[in-house]
Amino acid sequence: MAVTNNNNTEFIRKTFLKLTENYIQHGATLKDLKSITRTIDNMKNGTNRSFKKKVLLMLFVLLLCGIFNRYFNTIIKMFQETRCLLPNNYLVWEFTRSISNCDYCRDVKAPLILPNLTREEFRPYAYSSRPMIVKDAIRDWPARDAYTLEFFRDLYEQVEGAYESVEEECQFLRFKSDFANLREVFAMSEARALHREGEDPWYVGWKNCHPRILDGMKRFYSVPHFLPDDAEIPCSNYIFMGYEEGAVMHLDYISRLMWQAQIIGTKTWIVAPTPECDSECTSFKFTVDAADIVLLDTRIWYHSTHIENGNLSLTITSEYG
Ligand SMILES: O=C(O)CCC(=O)C(=O)O
Ligand SMILES: [Fe+2]
Repeated sequence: MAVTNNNNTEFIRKTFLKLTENYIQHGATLKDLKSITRTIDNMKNGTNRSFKKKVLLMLFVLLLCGIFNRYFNTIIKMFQETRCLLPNNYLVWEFTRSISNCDYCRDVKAPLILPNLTREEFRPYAYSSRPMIVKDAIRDWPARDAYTLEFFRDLYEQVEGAYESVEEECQFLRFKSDFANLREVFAMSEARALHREGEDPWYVGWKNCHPRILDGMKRFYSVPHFLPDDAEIPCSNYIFMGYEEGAVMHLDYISRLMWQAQIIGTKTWIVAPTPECDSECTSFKFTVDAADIVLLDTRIWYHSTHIENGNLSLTITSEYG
């Protein structure tokens, strides 16, 4: 029995490693994989992990650090690489996530398309891992006119400590862009912001968690009206905006289901099952139009995004569960 378990673990380990290698061979770097993945809020304190698990994880991370830092001269230097000691390592997430039984993806070949619906009508679909699009769900949101790069720049400039909140408690995702932080995003030239010919494309995401930033945003959007009223919904949110290439294929290490409202433009998603379900399930592609909401379990559906035709996409994302 123990031998079988060991064999299974070894098989799974190799499968995840192979998948990660594939992404890397297709142009993704480890930095990319780490920089496109959303994390859970309490990851730094690891409040939901047992002590034993933490110790095992640390040992495992140290092992990985050993591998990735093999070019460093001394073991001491390895300990100085604190980023690697934090469990925000894509490979660690891959190794530690639980294995799915494929029920969630069997026979799923497209998102379920729902018309704009009431909470009551949505009840049978709530908490499902099935990818879903609710059409025209944010038709009336003022955010569709209000949210622009300038809106967020003005908001962040007005609120003391706002930039620091992104650096320290929230998250900044640069994807393939060359921006180190949100301040740099807001400082880009107008020509680049508008994606004028000859300018480098850009695509970024960031988490808003400063109470005054959230206050400044909330007049313009609301939690999707159809979500169950007993659902747990964090008050923080993410903005994803930019042009062309979005996120490369990844899973998110978050604790709930994801909803994303398409405020400006359209976005193409590719979703793929976890590798253990490759033989039973398929990947597929879909487009989310302006005013739609997409619902996806980004913990078990691999996902990547792309913005077609040189248009701008701006979305707001949060979780429910
Ligand atoms: O919107 C995107 O481009 C990526 C979003 C994503 O990866 C997520 O919400 O988990
Ligand atoms: Fe994601």
